Amino acid sequence: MEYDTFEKNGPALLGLGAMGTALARAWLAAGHPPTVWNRTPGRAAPLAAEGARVAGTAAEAVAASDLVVVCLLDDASVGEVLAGVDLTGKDLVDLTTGTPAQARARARWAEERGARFLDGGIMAVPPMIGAPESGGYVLYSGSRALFEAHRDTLAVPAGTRYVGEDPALAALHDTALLSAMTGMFAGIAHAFALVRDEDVALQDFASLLAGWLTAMAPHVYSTADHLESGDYTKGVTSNLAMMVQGNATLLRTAEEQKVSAELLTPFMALMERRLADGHPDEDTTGVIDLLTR
Ligand code: FVH
Repeated sequence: MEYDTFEKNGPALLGLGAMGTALARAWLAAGHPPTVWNRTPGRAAPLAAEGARVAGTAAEAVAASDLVVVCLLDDASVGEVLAGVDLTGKDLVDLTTGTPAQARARARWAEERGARFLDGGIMAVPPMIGAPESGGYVLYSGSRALFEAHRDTLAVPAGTRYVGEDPALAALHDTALLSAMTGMFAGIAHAFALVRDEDVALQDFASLLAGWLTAMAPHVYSTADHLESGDYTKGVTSNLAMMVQGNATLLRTAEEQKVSAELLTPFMALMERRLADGHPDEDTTGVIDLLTR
């Protein structure tokens, strides 16, 4: 089968939630109108007015293009929507957020139905779609041949990062990045809880906090270096012994400010355990060993 590098008529797109609608508009703006389908048909009406073709069923949408993109709530809804739909010869791109194991299983499922499969993890929120300056991108893993065949079409909504043939890799990267973000949000919540009832200009504080988090971000490179070299003391400037001591001050401040420390204490407990295991000269890389071994 010949695969175009750019679908002249746009892909088939199943799912018109906030993200699916943003994807559809990006392809419309690029002059490649998608054929769209959504469980609740009313969500397709504005897109039809903008030039999208609307399919009456999921099967009808899938039949309209070699490239089929699904962006649904979860993996279960992908299974429901595509149940009984003929995927023979199709290129299925799943932009639905899921786990690595779900991506592997969905890849097998698609291949059993005669389709090539690419999983995607969207590192963007809907307003960042179709806005290259926003820095949003989509992580892809699975069939490299599929990715290469459609890379121009896939690059329309957001930047593309292909991370490997194993279909699980996009979801693994996606969920790892989101997990790190969750920890950062926890720290931000605690910081604002400390200051919000004081004589502190919150916008000024936000500016300090953004600068501080940005300054600390390169810590990720020394963590990677420690894990690769196996030497967790390499280049350490703020050691665990000092940090654990400092944690007592953070906890006491929380108490003084009448703020619960429940977001901080699980991580602090792991730092204490690593110190007690005899690693005063490391930084926090050793906590990773406690989580995984
Ligand atoms: N929106 C965001 O900020 C994030 C950014 C990162 C990536 N996520 C993931 O993208 C997937 C879709 O998210 P969404 O924002 O479009 O989600 P909703 O607006 O809630 O739309 C959900 C669509 O899924 C359809 N749907 C749900 N269940 C079923 C089902 N059982 N059968 C058929 N369709 C189903 C729903 O249809 P309807 O309710 O309009 O009929 C919407 O089209 C998601 O994985 C995010 O994690 C977005």
